[in-house]
Amino acid sequence: MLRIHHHPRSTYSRRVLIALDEKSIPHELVAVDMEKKAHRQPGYLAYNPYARVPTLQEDGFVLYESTAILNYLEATHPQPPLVPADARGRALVDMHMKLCDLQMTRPAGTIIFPKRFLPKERWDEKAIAQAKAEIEKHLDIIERIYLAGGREYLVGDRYTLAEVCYAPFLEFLPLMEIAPPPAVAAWSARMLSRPSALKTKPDK
Ligand SMILES: N[C@@H](CCC(=O)N[C@@H](CS)C(=O)NCC(=O)O)C(=O)O
Repeated sequence: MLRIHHHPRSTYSRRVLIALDEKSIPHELVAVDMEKKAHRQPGYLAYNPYARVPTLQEDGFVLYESTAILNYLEATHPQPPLVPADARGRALVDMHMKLCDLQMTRPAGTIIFPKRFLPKERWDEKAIAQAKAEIEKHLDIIERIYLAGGREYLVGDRYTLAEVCYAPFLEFLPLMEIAPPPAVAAWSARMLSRPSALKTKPDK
């Protein structure tokens, strides 16, 4: 049985939960009690020495890093496909998955983590403003280049792993006080209204 170690409020874990739902893959969820620092205990570190969620475990196989897990799920459960069939389409999905981590989730962490989990006195307002500007610049590129002309998805005419990677972070645009440009706003609303996104939405 495929087992996913996750946390219900983890954005990166949610990527995996979305893909599992999109592909209807049977799985078992193991919630890691991060509030009690279970992710830093030897039992969990034996699976993931970086002390992060998500981690996939299947028979004796262990895999971490959400994008690697998404690619593994795609390879092992190709239906319904969440990548295009052709090499260029697939490469573009890989590019967007990487850009999502570099240009969106990295600066988003600077804003989302303190705003969700730390008291206001501990927020680094300067770092937050800088991260916000970085994300706005990135979303402007997506608007102008990838969603231009009424395009509904980042790659081709289908929902892909690129959107799976973005969805949990798009959820926090309001928390980050980012008003996305119109095509990004419409894309974000579409992605977040998919059943897989609704079912995996964190309660706070
Ligand atoms: N690059 C990793 C990031 C995973 C990650 O940072 N997960 C957070 C929760 S959303 C975590 O486990 N943080 C634990 C910590 O930093 O102590 C991935 O894509 O899986």
